[in-house]
Amino acid sequence: MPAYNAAQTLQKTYDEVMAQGIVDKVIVVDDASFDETVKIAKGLPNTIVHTHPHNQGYGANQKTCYRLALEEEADIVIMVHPDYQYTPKLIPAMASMIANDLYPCILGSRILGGYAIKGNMPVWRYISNRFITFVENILTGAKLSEYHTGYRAFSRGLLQQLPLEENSDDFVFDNQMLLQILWFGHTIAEVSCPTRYTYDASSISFWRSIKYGFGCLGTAVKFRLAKMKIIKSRLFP
Ligand SMILES: Nc1nc2c(ncn2[C@@H]2O[C@H](COP(=O)(O)OP(=O)(O)O)[C@@H](O)[C@H]2O)c(=O)[nH]1
Ligand SMILES: [Mg+2]
Repeated sequence: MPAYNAAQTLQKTYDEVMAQGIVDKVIVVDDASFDETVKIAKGLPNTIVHTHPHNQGYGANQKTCYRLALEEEADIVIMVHPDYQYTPKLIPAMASMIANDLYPCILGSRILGGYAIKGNMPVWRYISNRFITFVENILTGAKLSEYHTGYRAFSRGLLQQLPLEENSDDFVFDNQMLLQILWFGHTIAEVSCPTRYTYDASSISFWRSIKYGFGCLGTAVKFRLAKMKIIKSRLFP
């Protein structure tokens, strides 16, 4: 769980994660929250709490998460935002798809099943999501319903293969990571995921979203140019 000011929802997310009965360990990385996230995290059983001394960004937070997960010898790693936006009830399904060697990466999609709309995703975000996804599918050749979910499962082998340290420390990290997975020729699977949009589950501002959107498009263009051997990119070695 990459956490940033998640005090209101961390416990609830954690409880539902553990209720699934198959999670051995939770890792919470706190990115210098100014609420009680760390205090709450430290009270959770079977949980490793790591704190960044200063705010380093969402991508940097995930880099720490995956590094710690590999150090803990995790076989299956599930990243979920601790803002209780995505239901932890899909964890057994996602984990089993990896355990059975079907796919190395599973996404919980808010678009499949129409949950983005049902869960009240703001319309401007829905339209941007659909547009960016459309362009990225064309540029990568993949057929994903979205590239922007905060609910993702990975196999250990996949995490070891990806050059994650080359990625941004900001939100676009999420997108770079998925495109790296495609770059290495893997299939990304998706399951439809009930989602809710409330004030405590969504805080990213309009301008940061715009920056993220252009970052996604830029990453996809880099991917295509690197595939065509027109440029060299450290993201896509
Ligand atoms: N590490 C870190 N995470 C952040 C920062 N700002 C937002 N986040 C996290 O990024 C995730 C996505 O943000 P959120 O506002 O929930 O976006 P949305 O769910 O897509 O509307 C959440 O888990 C936030 O806690 C930050 O500065 N650092
Ligand atoms: Mg959220």
